[in-house]
Amino acid sequence: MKDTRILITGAGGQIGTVLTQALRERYGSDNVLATDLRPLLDQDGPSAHLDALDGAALDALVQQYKITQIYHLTAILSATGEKDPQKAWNINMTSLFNVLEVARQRELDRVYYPSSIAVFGKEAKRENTPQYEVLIPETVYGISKVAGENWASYYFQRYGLDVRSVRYPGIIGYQSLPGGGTTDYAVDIYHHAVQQKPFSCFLKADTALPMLYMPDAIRGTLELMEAPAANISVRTSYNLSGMSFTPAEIATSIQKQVPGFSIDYAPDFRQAIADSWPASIDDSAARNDWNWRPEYDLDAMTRDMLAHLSPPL
Ligand code: AKB
Repeated sequence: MKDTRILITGAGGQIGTVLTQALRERYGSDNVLATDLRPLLDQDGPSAHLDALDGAALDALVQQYKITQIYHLTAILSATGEKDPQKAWNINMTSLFNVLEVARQRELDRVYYPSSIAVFGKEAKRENTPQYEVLIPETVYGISKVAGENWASYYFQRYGLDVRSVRYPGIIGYQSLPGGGTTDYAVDIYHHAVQQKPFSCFLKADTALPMLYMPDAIRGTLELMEAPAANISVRTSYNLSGMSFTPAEIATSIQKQVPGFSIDYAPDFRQAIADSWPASIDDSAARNDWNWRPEYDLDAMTRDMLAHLSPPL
């Protein structure tokens, strides 16, 4: 059997930073090549500069490192995407095509492509949004993810390329900072709390969104990628959820640990994006097909976030 040798794009991003580490622990540091446009510091395995828009450079790395799987994390997220929609579309789609084409031509074993709750729009059922639901997103990020999910499915049906995907909700972790998303407030709020600073939230107090704690997100990603191919019935992207909360609820959870913590609300353009997304997600397809089970609820996540972010006594 071939060794698993992995290339990650966007390895310096919020999820990439943690996923790279987890993959190295699983498959051995030398077998995981971290790539990014940004400089990658403090690596304990191979890394390379890569502009994911450069298909020839991607192909050269795949051959040089004898890569068997790609985790394609490069993307412009929802809030940043709205500032320059055509640029976001170009980056999100061109990089995906490069990955799919290199994977097809070099006959790679597997590709991971994250999608997002941003694929849903106002027409979708807002509570417990089903796996198969109308997809009319209102952001260019969401449009690119709907298109990407369908291309993933196309490459599977047409070429037999084993592309797997989940629709991430907001991801919260202490190891890295998110950039350019609508759910980013739920990370930022913990940094303010441990620094004893008040927090001004760019969403309204009662805006519920689906969220997932980083350890669950990483474990879910690895479980999906390691599941037998016969179990994967969804070839677009799986709904995935851990919890659902509003800014007021996360503030209350923090106040149980940090009694003086205060929050106010100053909604900006991201409110309209959040209002177009689900409040909660039905992830029963992932539960049935590959036994997905989240472990963290809001208070468990808050305890763990504050423990990791607090300065030592
Ligand atoms: C964003 O807010 O854009 C992302 C996402 C939900 O995909 N975190």
